[in-house]
Amino acid sequence: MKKLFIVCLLLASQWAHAQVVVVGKAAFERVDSANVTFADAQAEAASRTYMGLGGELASVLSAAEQAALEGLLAGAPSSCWLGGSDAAVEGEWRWQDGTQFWQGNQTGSAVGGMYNNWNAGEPNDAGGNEDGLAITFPSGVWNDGPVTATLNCYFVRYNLALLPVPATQPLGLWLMMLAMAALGGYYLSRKAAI
Ligand SMILES: [Ca+2]
Ligand SMILES: [Ca+2]
Repeated sequence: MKKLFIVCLLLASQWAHAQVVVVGKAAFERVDSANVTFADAQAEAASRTYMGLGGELASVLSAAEQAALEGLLAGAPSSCWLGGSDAAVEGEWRWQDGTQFWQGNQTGSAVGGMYNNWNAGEPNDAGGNEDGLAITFPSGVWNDGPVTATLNCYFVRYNLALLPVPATQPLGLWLMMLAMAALGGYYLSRKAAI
């Protein structure tokens, strides 16, 4: 019954988040929220949950994840915040978990083969004041903008690897396991009766 409950919870959770896409062990959600600064988006993303998992302002770690975000970007109210920042040390672009993915400005380079999708000429730290990462609507390329800029959406990342049950487990497999458990119970009860 507990497993069935978890399956129902997963399904209900997916219905409740219409704008969620799963890529491997990550789930991405676009959240539309009026006039949010980078810090606002960071706080809102950290307060969201999906399947019981806490969220964080999204990192983008592969071309597949970028493609998923571009799909979710369709119809967005503006460019949206992502979870990258070089506010701590200029030119050290880091995701929310502290992982550095880029070093330098537009002439810089990826760190440790990390994925990036900067627009041509970015990150340019215009005015010496651009420390927040945004995905540009509608193209999907990345830009550094002032963290005080107000956008109307942001992306959240949830780490599905932390789920107690694999999110990709097909429903059919669970039903088969339940059926086998029921058959086993029936067999044992018959055996006990004999
Ligand atoms: Ca900067
Ligand atoms: Ca810029």
